[in-house]
Amino acid sequence: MTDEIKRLKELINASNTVLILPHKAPDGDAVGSAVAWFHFLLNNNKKPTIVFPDRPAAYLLPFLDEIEYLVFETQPEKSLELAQHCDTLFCLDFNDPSRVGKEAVELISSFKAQSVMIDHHPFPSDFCTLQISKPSVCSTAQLLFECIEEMDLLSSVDKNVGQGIYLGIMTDTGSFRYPSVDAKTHYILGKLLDLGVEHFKIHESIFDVNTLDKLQLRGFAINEKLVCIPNHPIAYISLTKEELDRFNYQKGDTEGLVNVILSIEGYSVAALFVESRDGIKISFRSKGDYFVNEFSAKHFQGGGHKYAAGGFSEDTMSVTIERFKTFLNELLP
Ligand SMILES: [Mn+2]
Repeated sequence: MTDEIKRLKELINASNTVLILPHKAPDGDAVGSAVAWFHFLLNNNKKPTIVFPDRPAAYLLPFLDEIEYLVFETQPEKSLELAQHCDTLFCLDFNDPSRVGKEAVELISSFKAQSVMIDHHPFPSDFCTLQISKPSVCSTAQLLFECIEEMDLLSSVDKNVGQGIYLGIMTDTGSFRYPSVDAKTHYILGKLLDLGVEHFKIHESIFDVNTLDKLQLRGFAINEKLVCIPNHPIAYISLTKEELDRFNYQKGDTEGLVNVILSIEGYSVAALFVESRDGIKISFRSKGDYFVNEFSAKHFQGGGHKYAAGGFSEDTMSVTIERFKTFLNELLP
């Protein structure tokens, strides 16, 4: 057992009430990790509560059926009050306080007891008592399983824990296909099926829940808005607020669209620009020798993994896209 894991185990043993905090706009790994950790702690006779900075998208809500959780955005006082009385704060699937948003960051900055970060994004900030950072691991969910295994606590991993871990691994690896997947990933997945995790149900609940509006928005985006950069394996789609409104846009409706761009034969970088109330939200994906995290950090206040990064721009759509085009040479290997 490494010192880190020993400290984690001691911290868990010494805790009673626990607050679990994933990042804002939680994806499948954030929700899956939070759910898995919730059940794992519950099975160890702790009192966990998840606080989401904002409401998870509708397709993730079925995973929260039997979970105690708060949404900071709508219950800030209750969330802060709860944090006052917790022994331990677990920050999952993010590595910088800013990732929970301007408001919910108070949960971290005002937290008086022990805090633990467990995460797989590169370049962590130093903001917790104990930091377990493994950028080589495909998902926070897999990292949680590895921590539990190393703590010798696999006996408290049941089907509920397993479902969260499966969800996190599946969604952060494009259904087990990214280079970040390793033999350990498949070994863990096998263990999860042994626990009774119904993998097909998890796939169905993530992939077979498209609304007609979402599919038609996607059709419009690919048909009318896809731009392929001449002489470079780079393509992008931009969607304005007005275009989104035309298809009754709901949070999560552009999920996966950036991967569709990347699936064009011979293309290695994909970008998706989506206009929101505060500015332009950007998703970058890449493969092979093309990396997007540093590019996004440098030009679009973003970051993430080398093959998957987010970004943001306060400029208009056209200015943002011009900036992307101006600097895209930096994306070339
Ligand atoms: Mn993740």
